[in-house]
Amino acid sequence: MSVKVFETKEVQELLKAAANLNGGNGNARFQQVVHRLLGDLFKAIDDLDITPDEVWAGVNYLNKLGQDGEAALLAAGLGLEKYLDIRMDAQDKAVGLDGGTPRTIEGPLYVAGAPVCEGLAKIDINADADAGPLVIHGTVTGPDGEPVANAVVECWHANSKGFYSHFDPTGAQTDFNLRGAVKTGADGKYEFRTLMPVGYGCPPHGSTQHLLNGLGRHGNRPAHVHVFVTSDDHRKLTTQFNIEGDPLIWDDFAYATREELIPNVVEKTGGAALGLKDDAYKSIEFNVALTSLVQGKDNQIVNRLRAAATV
Ligand code: MBD
Ligand code: FE
Repeated sequence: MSVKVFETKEVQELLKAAANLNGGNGNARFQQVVHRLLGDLFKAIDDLDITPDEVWAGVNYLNKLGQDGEAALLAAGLGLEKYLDIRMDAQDKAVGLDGGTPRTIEGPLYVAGAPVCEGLAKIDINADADAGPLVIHGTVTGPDGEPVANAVVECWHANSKGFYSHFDPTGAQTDFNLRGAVKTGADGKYEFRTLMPVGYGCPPHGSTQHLLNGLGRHGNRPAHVHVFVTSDDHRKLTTQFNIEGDPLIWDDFAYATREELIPNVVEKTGGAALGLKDDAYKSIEFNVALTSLVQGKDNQIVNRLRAAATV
């Protein structure tokens, strides 16, 4: 039977007590956010007549999600990470900051600590019989269109099985395989010599895929390469590009695809001279335009828990 108790004094007092809203101690911002989120949950339970069984299934799900270490993966899959991008895009627009390479989500699989190379890095450390050679290159420019020297371009991507080093359940990859960092010279150029990635799929028996199954959704991403670009005099860019032609480009479970982030894949020969494993290789030019600091500050640095390793 549907009853409405949310607006009662008893429930409103309960919410305030639970968030310690007028308690004096604690962090006021945290209290404000908890009060609001808990209130939204209580209201949803009332409005949708969510049953005790459903609530306990949800509580149990959170336990399992944590055990699987998949909370950040679920955040990507539910569009929460994309939503934060939509808000940052709108904030940029509101202060008249346009231009620059579009941002897109970081995702949960970055590993800090890749060794920084000058201009060029070969990042395919482990052999991968099913992956062909790929050269990723481009120029980093500033808002004036001039090349940016001493920018650090980091990239990370999956292997031919869709697995990332450090998170690979097969153990096939060593630390920093398919992850690199290159510092630009005066010409603003960077280059990575690597192998063609394949799209990622959520662990099939994990909590994220379990939830997606309930929604009738898949948990796959098109093949993509993640990019961070940092420079002292510009805002940090967090983005990715997709591998042109992947059938999932407009069906990404994490909603990261953007029109401007699908560079052409060019077929080339002469890979042997570059030290690639085949003479025929693929080349992608991905140029990066950075944006200015806002009142001398990088207002888009995002702090989140990230894995780290050393070499
Ligand atoms: C990925 O490789 C990824 O980029 C995101 C956003 C989520 C899961 C795996
Ligand atoms: Fe990824």
